[in-house]
Amino acid sequence: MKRSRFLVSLLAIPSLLVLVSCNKSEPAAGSGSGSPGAAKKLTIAFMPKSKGNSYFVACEKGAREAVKELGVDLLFDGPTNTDPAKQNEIVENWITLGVDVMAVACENREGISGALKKAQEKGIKVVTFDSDTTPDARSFFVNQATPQGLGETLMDEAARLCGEEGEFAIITATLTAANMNEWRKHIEARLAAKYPKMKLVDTKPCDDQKDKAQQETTNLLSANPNLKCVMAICSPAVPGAAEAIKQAGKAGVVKLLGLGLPSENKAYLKEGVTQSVILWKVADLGYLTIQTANAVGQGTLKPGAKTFQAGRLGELTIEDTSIILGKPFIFNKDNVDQFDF
Ligand code: RAM
Repeated sequence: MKRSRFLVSLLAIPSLLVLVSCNKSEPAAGSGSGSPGAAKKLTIAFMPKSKGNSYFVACEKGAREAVKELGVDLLFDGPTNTDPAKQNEIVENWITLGVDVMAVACENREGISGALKKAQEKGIKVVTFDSDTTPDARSFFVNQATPQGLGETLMDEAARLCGEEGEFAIITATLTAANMNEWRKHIEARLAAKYPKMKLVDTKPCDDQKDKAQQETTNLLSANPNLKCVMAICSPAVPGAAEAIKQAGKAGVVKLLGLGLPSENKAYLKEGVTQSVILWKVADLGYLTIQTANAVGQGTLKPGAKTFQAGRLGELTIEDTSIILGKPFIFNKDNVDQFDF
C-alpha cells in the first residue's frame, strides 16, 4: 500500500493517531525496511508561501515534474494568500500525518521555526525553499540565487535606469520573509557603496498582493513627487506597481524594475511602463526542491555536502547549507517573448 494512503486511512481512526505521530526514527508499520541506503518510497509535503500566487503555481509545476521522475508521493498544501499562522497549522497537520520530508517556503522566518523544529524532533526531515527559516529548523535551504548577487543586480539595474541619481522606493512582500529581507540588505549595501547620488525614500510591504502593491505605489507617487524609480521585489508587486504608474500617467518618467514573472509583465514591458524584470526559472526551483527533499529523505544528501546532483539540473553548488539554483536573468521588452511562464 502506498505510504500516503496508509497514513490517510489511519487518520480515520483517532485512537491510532498516536501511532502515526510517533518518532520517525522508529519506522511505522508498512514504511519499508528503513535500512540505511535502501531506497524507500517517500511522502514529501510541499508548501508554497501562498497557493494563489502565480509564482508558486509555476514552482509547483516543476515540483510535480520531479515527483513523477522520482516516484515519490506528494502532499501539496499552503495558505490561499500569505498567512503565516496557516502555514504553522499545515506543518502541525503534516506532523500528525507523519510525512517523511517537508519542503516549505516560509512566510515568517522565526514564526515557523518552532513548528519545523518540532517536526525534526519527530524524525521528519525538513528543507526550505525560496524563503528560509532559521538554520536550526531545517537541514538545507534551496535558494533561487545568492542574496548578494540578487541584491546587487537589482541595485545596479535601478541605478542604470536612473542615470545613477535620484530617489527610489522599494515595494517588498512582507517584513518577515527572509528572502526579501536578505535581498534588501544587499540592495542597501550596494546603494551605500556605489551610488551616493541615489536615495532610498521608502520601503513598503504589499503582502505579496498585486492590488495592495498598486495602492502602495499610488501612495508613494503622491508622497514623493521626485520619485524616479520603483523597485518591486516580490512577483505580484511588479504588475501592481506598473498599473499604478500607468494610471498616474508616469510611464517612462518613473522607471520600474523588479522580480517577477514574464507572463505577468509582458504587456507592461511592451508598453514601456516596466523597464526590466529579473527572475530565475521558477519551475526549476520547484524541481530542485523535490530533488533535494528526496535526497535528504533517502539519506543520500547529508550535512557537509559541497555539491548536489540534481537530476536534469546536473551538479549544483552548496554554500554552507544553501543549495543554489543558479544565476538569475534579466528580461525586457526585447527578450520577454522567449519565456513561457
Ligand atoms: C513572490 C514571493 C517569492 C519571491 C518572488 C520573487 O512571488 O514573495 O517569495 O521569491 O516573489
